[in-house]
Formats: sequence, C-alpha cells, structure tokens
Amino acid sequence: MPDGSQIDYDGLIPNNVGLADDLRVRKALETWHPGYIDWWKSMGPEGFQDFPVYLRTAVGVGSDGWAKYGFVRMPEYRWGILLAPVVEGRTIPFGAHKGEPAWQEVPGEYRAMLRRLLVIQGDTEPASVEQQRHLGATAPSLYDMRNLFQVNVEEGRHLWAMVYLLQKYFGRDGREEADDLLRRRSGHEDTPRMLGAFNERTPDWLSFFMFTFFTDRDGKMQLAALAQSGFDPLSRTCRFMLTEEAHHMFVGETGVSRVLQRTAEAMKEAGIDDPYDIERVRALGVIDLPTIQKKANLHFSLTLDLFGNEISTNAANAFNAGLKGRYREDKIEDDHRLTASVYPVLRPRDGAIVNEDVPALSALNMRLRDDYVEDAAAGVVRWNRVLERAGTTFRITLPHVAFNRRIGEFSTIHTDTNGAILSTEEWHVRRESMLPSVGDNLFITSLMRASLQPGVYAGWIAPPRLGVDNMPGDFEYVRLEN
Ligand code: BYC
Ligand code: FE
Ligand code: FE
Repeated sequence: MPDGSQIDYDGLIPNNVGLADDLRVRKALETWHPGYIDWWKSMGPEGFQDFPVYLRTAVGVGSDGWAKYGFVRMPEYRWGILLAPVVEGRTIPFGAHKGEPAWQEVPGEYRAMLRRLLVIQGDTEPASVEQQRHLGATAPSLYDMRNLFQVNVEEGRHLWAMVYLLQKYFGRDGREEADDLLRRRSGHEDTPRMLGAFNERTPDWLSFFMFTFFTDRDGKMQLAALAQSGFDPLSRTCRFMLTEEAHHMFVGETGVSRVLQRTAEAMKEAGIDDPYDIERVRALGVIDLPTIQKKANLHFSLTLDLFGNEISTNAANAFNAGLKGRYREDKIEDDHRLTASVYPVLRPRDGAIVNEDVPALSALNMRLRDDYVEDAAAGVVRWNRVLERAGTTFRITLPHVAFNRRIGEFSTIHTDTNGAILSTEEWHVRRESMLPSVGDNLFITSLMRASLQPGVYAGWIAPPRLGVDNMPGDFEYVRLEN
C-alpha cells in the first residue's frame, strides 16, 4: 500500500493513494468524473468558468510547500485525492476498541454508521459551492473573487475526498451514494442538501464572509473529530483537508475584519460617534455595525444547528465504535472511553436555561459545540481589536447558544440574544432587531456591485494587508480578458 509520500500527477486524477495500480477504484472514479465536471459547470461559479484564476493546487501533503500557485481555468483544476502520510503503528485512540490497531478496511459491524458519516460530510462540500455560485458577479475586488474561487475549488476537492472513500470501501452502495452527492441541490424543494444551514442562501459577500468564518469552522471541528477516527483512511483524509480548511476561515475572518475596519474608518472620517445612527452611516456607503452584528447572529445560530442534538445516541455510538472522536482527542487526558463520566448540557427546564449533567457519551455533540463556540469566540476577539484600533466603542458579540435554534434542546423555545426566554409574540416583535430584516438585506444588496480593476476595492470593504502568495497590491488575480 502506498504510504502517501509520493503524489502521482500522471493520470486523470492526481493522487497519493496508488490509483494507477488500483484498476477497480480508478475506473469507478473515472466514471464519476464526467458527472462531477457537469455538476461543476452547471452548479459551480456562474459566469467565470472560462477565465484564468490565480489558484493554489495541492502538490504535496507535507506541512511545508504543499501548494503551488498558478493560473488555472476552474474546470481544468486538478482535483486530487490526497491523504496525509501514514502514521506507523497507529492505534484506535478512543471508544470500545481503544488501543487496537487502526482499521485499514471498514469494520463490517460499523459499515452503515461510517457510510452515513461520509455521506453527510460529503454532502456539505458541494452544497457550499452551490450556495456561493452567484457571488462572482458582485465581487468587491479581484482579490476577493480569487479567494471565493479558491474556497470553491477546495470544497470540490473535499467532495472528491469523501467520494474516494465511498468508492474504494463501499462498493456498489458507495457508487450510488457518490452519484447522489451530485444529484442533491442546495435549497431544492424535492432534493435538498442534508443539513439545514446548507440549504440557506448566501446572497451577498457579508454572508459569504460570515459563512466561511462560522460554517467552515463547523467543518474544521467536524473534520478534527473525524481526523481522530479509528478508520485510518478517514483519519488521513481529514487531516489533509484541515490544512485547506485553515484558508477558508482566514477568508472569513479577514473578510469580516475588513468590513468592520472600513465602516469604523468611514464613521470616523464623517465624525459619526453613534453606531446606531444607521441612516447616516449607510449614507456613507458602508455597512452599519448593528447590521453586521445581526448577520453574525444569524450565521452563528444556523451553524450551531449543524452540531445536531445536544444529547445524541448517534454521537455516542460513533464514539463507542471508534469512528468519530472529540476535538483534539489525542490531547485530552482521560480514559477515552467515557463510559463512566458525565458532561454538563445546557437545556431549558421549567422556564429557565440550566446546566444538567448527562452521561458524557451521549453529550458528545454538546461538547464539540462547546469547543466550537470557544474557537469562534477567539476569532471575535480579533475582530474587536480591529474596532478598538479604529477608535469605536462598538463590539461584536456572539449571541447566546439558545438564540434562533431549530435543532436540539432550544428548538422549542424563543430567546433573545442574551438567552432570555421570549413568548412567541415577543419573538415576532423583536426578531428584526436581532436578525437581518428585509430592509437590512436590501441595503446590503444595494452595495454589492463588482469591482473588477486590479487593486481597486468596493467602498464598503478595506483592502487586505497582504496579497495572495505575496503578490503586489494591483495583481490581476482573475484574468477577465483572455
Ligand atoms: N439539519 O442524533 P442527532 C463542512 C438529524 S461542515 C438536518 O443529533 P447526530 C463544511 C440527524 O441527521 C461539517 N438534520 O444526529 C462547511 C439525525 O437524522 P437521522 C459537516 C439534522 O448524527 C462549510 C437526526 O437529526 N460534517 O464540512 O448526532 C463549507 C438526529 O440527530 C441536523 C459533519 O457534520 C441538521 N442541522 O448529529 C463546506 C460530520 N442535525 O439520521 C463544508 C458528520 C441533526 O436520525 N456528521 N440532524 O435521520 C455528523 O457527525 C452528525 O451527523 C451531525 C448530526 C453532527 C451532523
Ligand atoms: Fe470542506
Ligand atoms: Fe471549507
């Protein structure tokens, strides 16, 4: 078996899994390939398929020098199957099989559970590309457009990563699942994507930045949990995906930072101290800070739903089976079996929100969500430094985890952003002060006009501090004339 150190670029599908010598899987993937390209052309970035884009392509799996940059037309991007190198002697790190050698083949008794995890993970990747497909037309700069397309092609590669596992290890069912991954559509009435947030719209660039900050971060957490898997090919796949994921969150974090910075600067130049003087701020052609907060409230709450029910037997079973671990499982000091421990879960009880200890195994979704909130909060602190430096007193905050939820413990109640329980009537009255209103969205949409001159940025966003791959400020990241 190839150990992952060599990447083969000769065939149709770049890979370090020895496809050249694996006729069955190579044929399955080559059969799937035209459908993928059709999907990419019809559901991928609309209107920009024929232009050269300055993209990075993964060319190695080591920690340094794994990517190379160059101009590529997106349908010609080399989507590859790249697994992180084999760790010799790796054992299953948690659950009932802890300490046994990691599986190189699918354990029969867990086949269905594993397949479901791969399909759910795989489904989110093309979903996000579909959600973002109209954004090229309103890019605030060529730099941002390029970052959007970089994220899109890498989400495409993440789909390949899951499809490889399905094709290689699940035979006929795997092929059917791989085909279905190209058949579902984000937001489609009859054949929607599997998870809630992936059927929402991403109508504007602030949504895109919030999505990559909040929702790609769910990707990071889930991939980190799957990277611990006792099923070694899944672990290796996810470990490599995580290196790409870091860039997606960079795009989100710096994107929102640049919006905050531009708004704060424009307010300062105009001598506006009150961030709630919304009409005057908007008249400057920038997005007022309270509306940015509302967008954060929306994307945070939608993303929390992706962690599933706080108390979940699916999660307990996946952990017990050794398939899905905790965030940084290998850094945690405990028995890694969790059969005798408890974990506090936040839930509504008799009109209040309280912590209740439940068996730790059944609270694993809650635990991963807690780790997620901590990780997201650290990013918000960095956003607020930008506001502080720009001299405004306004601060972005994360809403309470009970706010605006549709999955789990809080799906049956309404709360405000501080977690105070509201009646349905109060909720309807206050909703628009906490979540983007139609008017807020119309205003944001009115700012979304493409800025296509190299080095020129739309007025509602500050330029980045550094170019991609150290390119100069006026570098033409997307060649629209060719
Ligand atoms: N929407 O026991 P529960 C990413 C269903 S993002 C709709 O709590 P579990 C990316 C659930 O399926 C990371 N349905 O479920 C980011 C179950 O249905 P069934 C994606 C939902 O399994 C940006 C039922 O409710 N990867 O990579 O413990 C761009 C009972 O629920 C939802 C993963 O998620 C929902 N939000 O937890 C691109 C990793 N939540 O089976 C990419 C794999 C729950 O009873 N997935 N349900 O019919 C998992 O580990 C788990 O399936 C979940 C759900 C954490 C998603
Ligand atoms: Fe992804
Ligand atoms: Fe991502």
